[in-house]
Amino acid sequence: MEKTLVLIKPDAFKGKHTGDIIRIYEEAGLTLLAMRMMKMTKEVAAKHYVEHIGRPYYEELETFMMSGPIVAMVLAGDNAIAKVRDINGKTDPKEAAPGTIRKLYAASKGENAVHASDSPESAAREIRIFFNESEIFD
Ligand code: FUP
Repeated sequence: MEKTLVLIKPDAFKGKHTGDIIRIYEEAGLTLLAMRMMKMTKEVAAKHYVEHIGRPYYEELETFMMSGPIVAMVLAGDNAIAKVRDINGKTDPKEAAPGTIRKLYAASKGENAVHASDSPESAAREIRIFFNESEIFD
């Protein structure tokens, strides 16, 4: 069983898509191991998006991620990392396939509804940012 970190971003939360997004993951056979609604801080954003610090869009990304509640979750399943990224769709909703979460719920490349880890290394790193070992079921 592989684990991945998912964030429901402020745009999707504000649009009241949280329940639908969780249902899509569960219907795809993924299992929730941990979940929390929270407020993103500058510190957590900098850890989570460390590879993006200094990019031209970073400040906008940080402001957006702090603009409202987010929901962080650990999902598990066979091939969970690739599976969740397929379900989410491409970063830019204009390029995302029909039926993907970003096609359904995202407005732009910057405000794109969900985040998911892109490799086993990032999954392990990102899960540690948002959850203690004791908060994750197995
Ligand atoms: P993804 O792996 O699909 O979440 O996308 P990236 O890691 O490439 O980007 C992370 C976040 O940075 C995106 F969700 C939104 C933001 N971003 C922009 O706003 N503009 C860009 O050109 C690239 C990324």
